[in-house]
Amino acid sequence: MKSEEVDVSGTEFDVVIVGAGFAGMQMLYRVRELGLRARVFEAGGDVGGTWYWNRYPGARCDVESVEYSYQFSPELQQEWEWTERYATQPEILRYANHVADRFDLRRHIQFDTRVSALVYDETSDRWTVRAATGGEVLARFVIMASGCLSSANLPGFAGMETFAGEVYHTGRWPHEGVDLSGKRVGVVGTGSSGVQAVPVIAEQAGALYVFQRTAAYTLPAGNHPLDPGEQAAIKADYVGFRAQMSLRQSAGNWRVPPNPASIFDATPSEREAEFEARWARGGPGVLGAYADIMVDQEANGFAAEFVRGKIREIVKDPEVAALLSPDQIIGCKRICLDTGYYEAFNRPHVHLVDVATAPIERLTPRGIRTAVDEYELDVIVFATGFDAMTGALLSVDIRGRGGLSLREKWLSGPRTYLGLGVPGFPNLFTVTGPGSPSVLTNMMVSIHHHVNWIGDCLKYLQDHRIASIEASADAEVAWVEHVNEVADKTLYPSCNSWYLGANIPGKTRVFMPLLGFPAYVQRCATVAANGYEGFDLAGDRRSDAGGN
Ligand code: N01
Repeated sequence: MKSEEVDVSGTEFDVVIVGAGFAGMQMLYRVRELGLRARVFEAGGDVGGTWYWNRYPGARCDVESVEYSYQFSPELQQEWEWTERYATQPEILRYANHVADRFDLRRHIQFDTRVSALVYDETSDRWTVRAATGGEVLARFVIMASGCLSSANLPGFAGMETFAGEVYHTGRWPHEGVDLSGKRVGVVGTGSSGVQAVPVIAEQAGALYVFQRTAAYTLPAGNHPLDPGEQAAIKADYVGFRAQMSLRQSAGNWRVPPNPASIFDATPSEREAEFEARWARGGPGVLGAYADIMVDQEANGFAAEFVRGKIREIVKDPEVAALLSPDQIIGCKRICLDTGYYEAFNRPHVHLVDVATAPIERLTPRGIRTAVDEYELDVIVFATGFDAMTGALLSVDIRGRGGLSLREKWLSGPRTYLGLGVPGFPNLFTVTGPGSPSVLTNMMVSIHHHVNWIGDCLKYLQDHRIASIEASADAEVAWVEHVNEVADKTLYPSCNSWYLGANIPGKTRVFMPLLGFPAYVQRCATVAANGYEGFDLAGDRRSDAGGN
């Protein structure tokens, strides 16, 4: 490890990384390997990103733990033992802390420091990085590792301040925990966070009201303790396992591989058997039961109806079952995985409130008032999601060439080249940015890919005495077109998902991530092999270059 040799003091760095979640930590490790002087700024009090903030009851990953882990260190990969098929938030946070300790990362990270502004100076070819709390440093390169689902979306209901009880957002859960025992709890939102939280809160609360605007499709996670033999088998060829997974469109889901066949070539009984088998295995496999589910509405309808049938089987009250049954395209909004979500509604103290037909009008001192009723509550939990993909990036006032504001440039939706660079913003990289597969994949794999691509790029710049790299305007135009073309061939843009920014009032609807991990990896490799085509490279600053 080279960290002993690196000076971490000072106010000028080769690289500033924003965020110390899984992306920021791996990026730090990589740039340190290159001998670059780096500083990470992290708004939270410790490492972990998503897993530092999202401590709500029931929080766990919906990607299997053997996949949702780092692959940059073979030793780490071998020594860490996961205990469950899907790791809980505390276990993942322990893992993040272990990585920070094992690779001595913390001394390069400044915690409790939210970056508020990034300003590029053309004369010096430097970024000024400003903290919300005051203070600034200079950097040649800035790498945004600020997360895709990290900017919490708290709805602006009237009367928020008047509610006399406690209010929480799942993505900002108090570290000391919240005692919900015996209380009247309202959960607003039924996406992945709400679906995970509801069954666990139901165990504690005296009464639970779930305020549902759109019914979610959720599949059983099928969580269980990890069989040591199974984990050992994967570890015996972890490299091969990772390579196999990276050939999948979503870069994962090892236990439930996608079926390349068309649903229209299957008989009704074959179809049922395929769906049943995948439901029983747990995980998102129902969506991958046939190749046309996400591209053909009729095919999608078979999968959707299968899940609705399961809801009718599980939920005893037919009216509640009907209300819990979604009617949109399955998989269009991100599929949820649950442990006992539908079952929770069979409990007498769990109530489903339809806020699609009778919307929430306001919070009152006593609770939530909808168009038809008032619900008296002690605690309100907002599981209302995030300003996805662009929220964290645009929470920073980023000014590029000529004072160009990223917020203004992206008013009509994010525009990038490869989801890695933006014209007008030299030497600024975005890890898993809009226009890359990111949230449509196992994030750990996408992070690994981007960190290595950016690391290789920085090395190339060093080796070729290049001071500056900037995505070209033409490359951006062609890339945005490509991302839209790919999405338009599918059913993904057909609903009000956060992939489109449709969950945030006023946000322009643009399908932000790119479908298809393997083709994207190929494209990035070609770009690099061709001397970073589509990027403008400039300047000879070898004398300034930091490190060795
Ligand atoms: O957020 P969401 P999330 N009035 O946006 C409702 C990842 N994640 O935090 O659909 C009433 O999905 C909203 O209703 P509607 C994962 O990628 C992963 O649950 O807009 N309701 C919806 O029901 C996931 O997809 C894990 O009509 C309002 C809910 O709030 C992503 O994070 C766990 C409302 C928001 O659902 C986001 O999931 C958790 C309003 N004004 C999260 N505003 C795992 O790994 C919003 N809603 C398991």
